[in-house]
Amino acid sequence: MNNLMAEAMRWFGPGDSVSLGEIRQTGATVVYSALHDVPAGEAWPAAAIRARQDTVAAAGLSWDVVESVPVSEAIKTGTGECARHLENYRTTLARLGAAGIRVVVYNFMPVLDWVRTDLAYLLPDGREALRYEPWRFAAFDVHALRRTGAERDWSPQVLEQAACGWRELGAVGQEALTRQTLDLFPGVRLGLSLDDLRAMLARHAEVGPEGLRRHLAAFLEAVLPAAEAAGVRLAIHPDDPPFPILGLPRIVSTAADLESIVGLAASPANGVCFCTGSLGVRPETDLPGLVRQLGPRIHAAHLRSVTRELGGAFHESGHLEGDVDLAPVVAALLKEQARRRTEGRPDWRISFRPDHGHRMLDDFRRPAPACPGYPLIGRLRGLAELRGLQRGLAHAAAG
Ligand code: DNO
Repeated sequence: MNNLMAEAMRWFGPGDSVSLGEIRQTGATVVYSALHDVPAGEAWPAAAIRARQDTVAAAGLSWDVVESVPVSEAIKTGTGECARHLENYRTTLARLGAAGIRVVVYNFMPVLDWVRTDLAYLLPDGREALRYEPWRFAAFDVHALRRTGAERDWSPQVLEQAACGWRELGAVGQEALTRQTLDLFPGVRLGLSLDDLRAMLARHAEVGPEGLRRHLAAFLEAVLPAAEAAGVRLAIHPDDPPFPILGLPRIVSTAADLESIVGLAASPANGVCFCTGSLGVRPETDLPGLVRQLGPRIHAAHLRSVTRELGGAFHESGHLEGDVDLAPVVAALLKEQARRRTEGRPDWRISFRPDHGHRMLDDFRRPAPACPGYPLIGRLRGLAELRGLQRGLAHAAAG
C-alpha cells in the first residue's frame, strides 16, 4: 500500500456533464458526491444512498466523501423546523455510516454558499477563471439590492467605484449584472429574485456572528453523537470568500475560527475540510502551519490557489500558480498522514480533490459544467499537477 493521499474528483450526480467514466480516466479513484435533489433539512433515503454508491462503484470508483449534506437555514438561524431538521440530519448520518461512508462535508455559511462576480474572467493565455471584484459586488449590494446599511460595509473607495461602474453599465448592463449576481450564488438556486434574497437575508437580521456561533455549537452538540455512532467524521468547509458579505456573519474564515470550532468538541468526528483556495484569500493565514495545528481533524482537502489582486479582488489561478503555495501544504498533509499511520489509525489516508479548475481547451467545446468552476479539462490539469507534486514530495521525503 502506498503512502499517498487518495486522488478524488467531485461528481454532481447523473445530471453532471462530466461522466464517471471520464473521471475514471483522470486517474482519480475517489469521488466526492451528494444527493443534490434532496432539499436541505430532509433525510436522505437509504435506497438513494445505495443507488448512488452502486453507480459510482460500477464505474470503478469509490464514493468516500459526501460533499455536502447541507445544513438548513432553519438550523443556521435556530428557528422554525430546526428540531425536525436536526433529527433528519442525524438520520442521514446514520444511513451514510451504515452504507460505509466515513466523511461528510458541510458548511455554515448563512444563506449563500460561495460567491464570485465573474465566471469567465479571461486569462492572458485564453483560459477562463472565476473572479471576485469588490466593486461589482458592492454595486449589486448598494444599487440593485439596496440593502439597508450596505454603504457602511464598503470603503468609500469601493463605493465610489461601484457608483461609477453602475452608472456606466446603463440599464441593460445593470440588469445583466443583477441577474448574473443572483444566478451566481452557486450554492443556492438559479432564478432567485431580489425579493427572495431580501427575505432570506431578513431571517438572519437577528442572528449576528455570536448567534451563528451558538447555532453552530448547538448543531454540533445535536449531531456529533449520531456521527460518532455511525462512524462518520464531519468536515466543516471554510467560508468562501473568507469575509462577511451582504451583512451576513461569516464564522469559518480564519485559522482562529477553525481552531475554536475544533475546540468545541474533542471528538474526531468534529473535523475540517481543508480548503486552501477559500482560506488562501487571506494573506495572513499560514496554511501549512494550520495543517499542523488541525492535524488529526483534517478529514478532506480541497486544493487550489488564488491570485490576490489590488483592492481585495482575487481570481482563481492554476493549481500550482498564484499566491497560494501548495507544495508546503501537500508536504504537511503527507506528514500528517504518516503520523496517523504510526499511531495505527485505520483511517489515516486523507483524500484530496483539485478544487475548481479553469475552463480551457476542450472545455469550451463541451456542455457547460454542472457548476461554475467544475469543467473536466481544467480540473484534470489540476489533478495531474497535484499528482506530480505529491509524488515528488513523497519520493523526496522517503529519501
Ligand atoms: C465550491 C465548494 C463549496 C462546498 C460547500 C461545502 O466549489 O467548495 O460549494 O462544496 O461549501 O459545503
